[in-house]
Amino acid sequence: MESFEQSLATVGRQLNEELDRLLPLSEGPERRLQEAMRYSSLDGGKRLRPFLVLQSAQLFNCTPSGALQVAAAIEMVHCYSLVHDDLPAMDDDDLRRGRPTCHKAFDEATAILAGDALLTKAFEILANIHTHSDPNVRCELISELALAAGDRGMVGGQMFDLMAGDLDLDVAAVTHLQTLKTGRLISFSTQAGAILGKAPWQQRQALKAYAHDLGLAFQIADDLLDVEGDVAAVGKGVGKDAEAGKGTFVSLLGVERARTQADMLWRQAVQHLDCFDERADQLRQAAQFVVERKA
Ligand code: GRG
Repeated sequence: MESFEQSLATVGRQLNEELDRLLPLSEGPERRLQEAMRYSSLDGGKRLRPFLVLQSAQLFNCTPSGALQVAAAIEMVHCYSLVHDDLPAMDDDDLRRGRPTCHKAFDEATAILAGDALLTKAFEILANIHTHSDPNVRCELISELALAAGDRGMVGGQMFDLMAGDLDLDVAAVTHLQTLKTGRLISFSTQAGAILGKAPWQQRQALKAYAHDLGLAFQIADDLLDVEGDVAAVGKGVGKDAEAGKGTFVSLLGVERARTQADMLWRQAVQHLDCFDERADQLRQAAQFVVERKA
């Protein structure tokens, strides 16, 4: 079996080729927009969400080409969120994935449009017949992604986050915020494989429970990196949460308790996969990876 690191690198290569195919350049005035879309999505990031899609899809013997399209669609939504999050009106960041943010490399208006177009493109891909031959499956993917990314998911979480500086959040509130902001898209990434494979209810629930704990563990690790990480390794600004006076798992629990909590969560995430055989081993390893990562 490939090691987890090899597997993640393979997904990275496959996804890059897929994004390159799905985001061609044309010759009109829209070319600059397309360049900004490619700049923001090709060659970078850990590709954790695509990895989760492909690994959950192979549990149910899904067609790899369809799963790869779904993986690319989810990564496009993730990249759009990063481009918009980096804008001056939001986090105002200069660095993302070790490179200038989209609005620095292009300009603000182009970055807004590139984010919009990546989001729209994701739904175009899910609706495409090559994603799955069954239109009910395509509809469910579209509907679930809309729920995960919209006002009751990622965008709602971002709104909550923007207001968080003025609110005195406790651990339960921070958990809710992060479940919306990052958890829902991570959860959809594992559900997507189950939807593509028309998985039985019990296995869908197991993947949901896994993704819930994985998402929280991921976020605690992100908070720890914001406190302890190194800009060069992380590839984005650090110390931003403390600067903004935001309640995070680390500010509320302290470094040691946050680390213990993350450790408990990844182990719990692995237990939720007990109904799967060794084909879920890479997902099991991913749970540990999200906590031990350095970027
Ligand atoms: C602007 C609509 C909108 C939403 C923004 C996801 C998000 C919501 C903002 C990103 C800001 C941030 C640092 C969130 C913390 C967790 C997170 C999503 C980190 C980035 O994800 P990774 O670590 O990034 O998977 P890579 O670059 O590896 O893909």
